[in-house]
Amino acid sequence: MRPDPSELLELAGRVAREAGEMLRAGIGHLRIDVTTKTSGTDMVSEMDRASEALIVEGILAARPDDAILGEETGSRDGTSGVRWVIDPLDGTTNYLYRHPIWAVSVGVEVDGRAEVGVVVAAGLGEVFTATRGGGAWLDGAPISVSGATDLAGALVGTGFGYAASRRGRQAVVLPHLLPAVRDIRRNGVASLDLCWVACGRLDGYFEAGGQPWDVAAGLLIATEAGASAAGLDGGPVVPESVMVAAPGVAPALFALLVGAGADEPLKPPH
Ligand code: LIP
Repeated sequence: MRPDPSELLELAGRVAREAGEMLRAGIGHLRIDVTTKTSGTDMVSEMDRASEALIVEGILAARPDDAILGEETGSRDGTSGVRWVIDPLDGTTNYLYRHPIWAVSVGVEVDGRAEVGVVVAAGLGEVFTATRGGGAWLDGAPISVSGATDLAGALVGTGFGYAASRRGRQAVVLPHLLPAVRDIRRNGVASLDLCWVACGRLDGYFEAGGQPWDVAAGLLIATEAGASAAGLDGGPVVPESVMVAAPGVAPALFALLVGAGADEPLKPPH
């Protein structure tokens, strides 16, 4: 039997808010258990792990047959056809530097398709949600993308990877982009960048090299709010290749990014 999206939304919201509250209460405490993962700048702390443990425990208590993909604990199989895609602390670097911009991101897929997205920005006191076909919401109020139509006036978000070599290749786009838009923003939190496109705080966002947990919830929230989405090669959007924008600027922005080789960092180095 297909699960009821409103029940999945309720559960996703509950576990994400609990984890967000735990993280908010813990920010600023001296972090003793900070290690690194894929590179010297890719930090993970006991708070990332504690947040994921809390979320996974809450999900499995209610839905023991579901599958889970979590940034810190990896993949767990299920039999229900439902999969939870979790970033327990998106913006770890911001969090450890005590910036207020970080989030808990929970996406829910049914039979491989995104059906529910929840992004809790507990440091900012905001909750973004969406269900497929049900629109996108901020703290219970409907949201939609900006009405921007002029690329020269567009505010565009982006992000960079943890590997120095990749950052160098990602920077190649900037000389093409910066003269062509209002400005760029590097917030450090993909899930929130996507939500800020959804509510018009950004007119577009792109990033090469993201992970499924960075974008699972935010992509649904952005597209349910009216955003156009594509891969950096102009093909379908996938976690590691994302560009989204308000429809009025999407064609121009997407053409610029494809023309500037924004997908280059995803290709094997020459
Ligand atoms: C972060 C992403 C961000 C990206 C960072 C990092 P994390 O996720 O949200 O978009 O630019 O390099 O990957 O590691 O804080 O969960």
